[in-house]
Amino acid sequence: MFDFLSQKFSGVLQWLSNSHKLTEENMAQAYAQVRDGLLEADVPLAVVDAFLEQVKSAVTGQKVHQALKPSEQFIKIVHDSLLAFLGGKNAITAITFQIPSVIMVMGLQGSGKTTTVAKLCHYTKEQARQRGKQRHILIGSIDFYRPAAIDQLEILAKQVGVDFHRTKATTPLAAALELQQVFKQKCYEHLILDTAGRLHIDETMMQELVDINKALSPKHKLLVLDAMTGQESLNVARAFNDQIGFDAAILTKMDSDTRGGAAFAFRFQLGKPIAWVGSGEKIEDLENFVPERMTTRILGMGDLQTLLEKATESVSQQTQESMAKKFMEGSFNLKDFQEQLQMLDKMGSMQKILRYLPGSHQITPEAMEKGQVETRRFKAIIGSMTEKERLVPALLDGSRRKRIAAGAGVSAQDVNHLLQRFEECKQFAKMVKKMGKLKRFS
Ligand SMILES: Nc1nc2c(ncn2[C@@H]2O[C@H](COP(=O)(O)OP(=O)(O)OP(=O)(O)O)[C@@H](O)[C@H]2O)c(=O)[nH]1
Ligand SMILES: [Mg+2]
Repeated sequence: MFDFLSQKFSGVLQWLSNSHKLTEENMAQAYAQVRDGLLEADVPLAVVDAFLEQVKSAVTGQKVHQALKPSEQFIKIVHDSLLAFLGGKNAITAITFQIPSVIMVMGLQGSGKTTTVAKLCHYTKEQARQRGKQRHILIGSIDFYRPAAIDQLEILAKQVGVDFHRTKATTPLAAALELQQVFKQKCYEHLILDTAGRLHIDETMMQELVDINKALSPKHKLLVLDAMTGQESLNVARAFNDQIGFDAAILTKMDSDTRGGAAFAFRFQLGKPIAWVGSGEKIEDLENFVPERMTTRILGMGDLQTLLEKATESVSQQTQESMAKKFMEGSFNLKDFQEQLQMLDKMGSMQKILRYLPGSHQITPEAMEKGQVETRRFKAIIGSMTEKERLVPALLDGSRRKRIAAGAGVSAQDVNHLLQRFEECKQFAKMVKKMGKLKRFS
């Protein structure tokens, strides 16, 4: 059941699985490895130690579970304790914005506030759309420190399809009040305020936010935290909480290499929810925070669930089903192969997808790069074929292959390589079909 642990923890597992019992001696070593693993995920030392204390007492109190090997039992305890810290198995963390409401988005410079404002608009509109509703959202910036900040928000507003107001006022408080007035006058459902960030928490910045908070009393206050800043994000969160207060955090840049230690530390020390995580630069890259997923990520397991969701979101169910059917029937042609390549594109870059797969740390960046180049080449080759050739690949004789290679700017060998891969794919389909039949008769 717990054979999906990778890297660090698989080492612990392997080593523990050689012993039949959890002894004091092997446990000490296991703790040390978990400790290293968590520190590597950028969890602060004090948090790691406090966490391990809990794990230790859970291990001591644990009855021997017959179905599990000692190693599995140990990992299960670590996993369950971590999950409990992050909010538990079925925690619902996303916030539903009240109507009407002012939403203030805060955070340090470059943490991703402006991008997140756009993502929140997209998310809120999308949620409403799924229920057959529309949302009228106004966004505005009170960032007068960075010259291009307001323009950046205006561009994003257009992109995501919400209204934007450029204030006449040029000081944060006056601008916030002006935005509030427009919001009320035009009866918008939400006003999302993008605020200025600084490199470090400073008095002026905090005072501005304190004043705006007092004047507008936003219904929702969200803190944007950059997952890559690791431990520092804890100090930021504490300062914002002490002086202004917030309802939940949004952890951005989870698509980076970070293992998510910041999320764990944040929950552990502030006890506040993480409502969403940002997983890319595009406006649709905002996901609900799912404790279970974060647990597997911190422990270094691949996040398959997120990947699967991404796949169903981007590729319609129908396309998937018809593709699967064709595949099983063996009528899979080069046009379908081309569609499959396009599907991969829709699901996001290879690199992004691979990050979610277990054991993907073993795939080198060079190998990924190679895969991407190959996919691009395949697409160009199929693009140079006629429709008939795509539907009846048997037509592809030597001279046609030459013509296609020239059209795609590749060598004839590249074309042969693609056809070989396509053939393998078809053979595989046939095999699957056969196995399916056998199963039915057995
Ligand atoms: N990869 C990735 N990049 C992100 C994410 N969120 C934001 N970014 C990028 O981070 C950079 C900073 O984002 P902004 O939204 O401008 O950050 P900000 O907090 O508004 O910055 P200031 O207004 O300068 O304080 C941009 O290049 C964004 O595209 C995310 O979830 N993943
Ligand atoms: Mg900004």
